[in-house]
Amino acid sequence: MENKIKIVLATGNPHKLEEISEITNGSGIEFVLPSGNFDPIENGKTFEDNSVIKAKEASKISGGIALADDSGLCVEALNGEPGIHSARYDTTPQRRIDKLLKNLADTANRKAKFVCVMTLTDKDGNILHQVKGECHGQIAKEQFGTNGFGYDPVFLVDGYDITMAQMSEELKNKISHRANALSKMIRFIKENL
Ligand code: ITT
Repeated sequence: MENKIKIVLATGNPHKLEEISEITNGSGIEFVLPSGNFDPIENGKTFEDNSVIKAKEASKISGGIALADDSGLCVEALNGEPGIHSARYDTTPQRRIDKLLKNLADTANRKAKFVCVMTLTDKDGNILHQVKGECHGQIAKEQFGTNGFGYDPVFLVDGYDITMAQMSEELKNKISHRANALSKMIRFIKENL
């Protein structure tokens, strides 16, 4: 029987574990959440910085290989905001969406992208690899759909007429920023671990 590679997913967001496990299903890699209290201080200035902070912290508390996903929504007309502040833009997911739509109001330029930076660290917290994935689209004028999480209901993916929250899990997990970053990371893991 094939030995599974076990990796600690450096997150407190269960949606990320769900999507990452789904995308890597059958790859021989098993992701588990950090045991104990995982609450790193994300005080970096970039997705890259925060991704490293989270991976190192998960390696430190688990003593194993860790993968972090730092992600967010960057809106062109808002100078890249909410960006690294996406999870803390307001107090609840619905309030974050409402704030985004209010801040954009009738702005014609609704271009946006989801970004995901993944960092892999070894058991001692040394960086093994870092990758970035993006997914480009537009911010809708109002929200549609209930699948996914976060800003999915207002993110219209380029090439599709629907928001990410109207997509099946299967489709989102083929075209998302997370899927894009993960396919590069899986290649590295398979060749190097
Ligand atoms: P961890 O730091 O514990 O991993 P988090 O949710 O706080 O969980 P981030 O700091 O990386 O993670 O912030 C990511 C935020 O960006 C997330 O909470 C959503 O608001 C948004 N986001 C990221 N990926 C998304 C996706 O696939 N769909 C919708 N929103 C997403």
